[in-house]
Amino acid sequence: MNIFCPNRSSHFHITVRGLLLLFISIGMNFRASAQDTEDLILISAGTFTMGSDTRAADEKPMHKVYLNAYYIGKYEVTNADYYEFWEQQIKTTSPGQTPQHTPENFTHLSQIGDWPARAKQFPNHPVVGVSWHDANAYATWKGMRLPTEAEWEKAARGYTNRTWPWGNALEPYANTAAEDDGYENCLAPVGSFPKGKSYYGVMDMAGNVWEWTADWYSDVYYWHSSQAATKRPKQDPTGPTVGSWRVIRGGSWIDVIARCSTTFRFYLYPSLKTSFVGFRLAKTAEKISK
Ligand SMILES: [Ca+2]
Ligand SMILES: [Ca+2]
Repeated sequence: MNIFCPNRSSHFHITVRGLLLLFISIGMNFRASAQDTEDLILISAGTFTMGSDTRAADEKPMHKVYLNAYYIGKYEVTNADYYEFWEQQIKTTSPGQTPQHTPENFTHLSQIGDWPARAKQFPNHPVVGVSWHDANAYATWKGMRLPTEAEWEKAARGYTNRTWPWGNALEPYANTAAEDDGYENCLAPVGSFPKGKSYYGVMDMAGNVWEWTADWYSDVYYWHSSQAATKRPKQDPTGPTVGSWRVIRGGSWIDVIARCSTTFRFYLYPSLKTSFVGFRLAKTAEKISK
């Protein structure tokens, strides 16, 4: 059973006992734990503004984009999450062989360390050392997918065009390269910056780790998208059809905060595994049948 996307018809069959449990859960702040990494947040259908007229060239121009409803991971995928997937890979691996989708080791970075030891030591840290292919395989295994660049940006900036997920004022609400954020030169457990959540309640969209998106990178993608939008907003765009790099978004623990804005775009070869790139999940919301 998919716990993230319950059958909508079941909403009409909530029993009194279920409601009681719900109230108790809310009272206990049951779902607010940073370990609650499998939550998805529903982003309602509608138009948002993509891009910026005042920042980098590849973010220009601002233009309207329409997205159908979708879910996005409230948190970056953690070591503990990914470990479950990796354990499954072991089962199909010959003795002496490295399982498919094994994260990269960072022996020289003691605050991250080697896989799989770091999954036990830092279960709530975002998984790093995973390629785009690893991230995509994990998402498929979970019955989900990576967010498109448009989905990522809408979830980060909301409908009021925030520069940072929390608003337009520069605040230390993200794990960046700054020394005053409480996590100097290291990853933070996911959800460590509740004040940094986006309008929709999505955590760590600025900093901690960059996040792989589904899209290929093109520096003229926003321009092309805006040209099409003069007639009507593009709907559920999926980016360029070909490319060399995959888009990563949100900045990381090694970046200055300017690179962690909601519109900043960056890219990486999809096979690269680094200590500063992870990912989060997405899923198309089911339409309610009438
Ligand atoms: Ca930091
Ligand atoms: Ca992030």
